[in-house]
Amino acid sequence: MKLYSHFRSSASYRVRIALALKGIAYDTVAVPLGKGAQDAPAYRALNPQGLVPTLVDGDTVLVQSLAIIEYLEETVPQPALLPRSPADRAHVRALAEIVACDIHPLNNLRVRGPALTDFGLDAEQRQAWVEKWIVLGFSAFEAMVAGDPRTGTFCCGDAPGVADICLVPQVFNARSFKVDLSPYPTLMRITEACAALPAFAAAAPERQPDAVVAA
Ligand SMILES: N[C@@H](CCC(=O)N[C@@H](CS)C(=O)NCC(=O)O)C(=O)O
Repeated sequence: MKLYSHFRSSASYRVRIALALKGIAYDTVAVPLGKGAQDAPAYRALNPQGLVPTLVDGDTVLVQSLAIIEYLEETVPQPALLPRSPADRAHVRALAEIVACDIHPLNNLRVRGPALTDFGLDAEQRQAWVEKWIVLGFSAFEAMVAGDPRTGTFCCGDAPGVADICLVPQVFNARSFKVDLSPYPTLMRITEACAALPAFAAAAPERQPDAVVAA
């Protein structure tokens, strides 16, 4: 398998965690977003949206991180990343979608960079925009896991799954933007539990082949 990825991309990070949890070997193909590599015609032929990640499995080209993770879940069922009961699966998918549908797209590079600049927002206003969506999303996420009987070491039970896979990269993003995370103690506890697992550690941005050390 080949994963087209960028080390700081949180959507790529989700897929890296899923691959690592399932023990699936893959090669990384770096897509340097800062250099516009996502818009190169050859990459657009694979991923018409010009976004990372893209996973290539033989002749199969997969895009959209959650669709890729569901594909991995169906083709390599163990260890399971979704719980067994339909209600619990819906709960985990809802948590994942808070991040993947209601936080991340609003803060994506193409939104917070050129789009917000086009509307005349300065750096401080762009920071406020980024924080707003993280705070709204994480407040709901925290409310849905704090004290919920389904919450265990991880978002649902004592094995990591799709909600944790979305949470950890979004916490990484929030830290990059220096967002105050003290209002979300359950999310922080779960993030720490994830960080202790080798699969999450191996998927971390700084461990990727294309990671660059800021001077
Ligand atoms: N919903 C997509 C989001 C993918 C996405 O937004 N990727 C970002 C990096 S995290 C990207 O490629 N941005 C490039 C750009 O905005 O030009 C997914 O989950 O795969």
